[in-house]
Amino acid sequence: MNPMRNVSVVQGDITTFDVDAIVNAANTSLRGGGGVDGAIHRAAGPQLLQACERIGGCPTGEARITPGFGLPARHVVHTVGPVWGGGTRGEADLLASCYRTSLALALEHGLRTIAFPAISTGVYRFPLERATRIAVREVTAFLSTHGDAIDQVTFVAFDRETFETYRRVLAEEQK
Ligand code: AR6
Repeated sequence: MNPMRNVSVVQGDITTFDVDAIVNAANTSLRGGGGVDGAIHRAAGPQLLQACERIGGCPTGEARITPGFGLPARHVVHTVGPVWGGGTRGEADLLASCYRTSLALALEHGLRTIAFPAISTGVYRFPLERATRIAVREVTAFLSTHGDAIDQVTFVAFDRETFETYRRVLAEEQK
């Protein structure tokens, strides 16, 4: 099966997506923050923070799952991307691991539609083009082995530059 068939990019606000799971670009405390994390907590309501506090935290490169509470999405997969430190601290592997572990968690919970923000490319300053290539590579690799269990992976770009970068990298991948 062609794994690209199930992958798309749209520009928008991930908190509005009606999917089985949206992914949150969280921090290791799982106590909320700014950026997409703040937006998800605001839209989900205070129960999300309580659920995250019960989990207690998450190491960089791993993922944890909670219900979506007030969100249209049924679940939130919280993953912790690496802070960019120049590229010599395993950042690329850790970011790849975020995508892999998030998808593995979705699979384990029988979730078929999942939306990702551009993890680590905001406050954590991971270079956008490199991060996009990692995201696209990991998602397509996962779908090439588990494509029958996942119907749709959507990359949600908040801004135009992110949207155009994903569109270009996805188009290159489809060649
Ligand atoms: N929908 C989709 N994407 C969004 C939204 C939204 N509503 N809001 C922002 N983005 P960032 P990081 C984009 O900084 O770099 C938090 O404080 C944003 O434009 O949210 O992984 C956490 O608690 C960018 O393209 O996440 C951590 O401490 C992308 O989401 C830290 O930030 C990621 O930007 C994580 O930093």
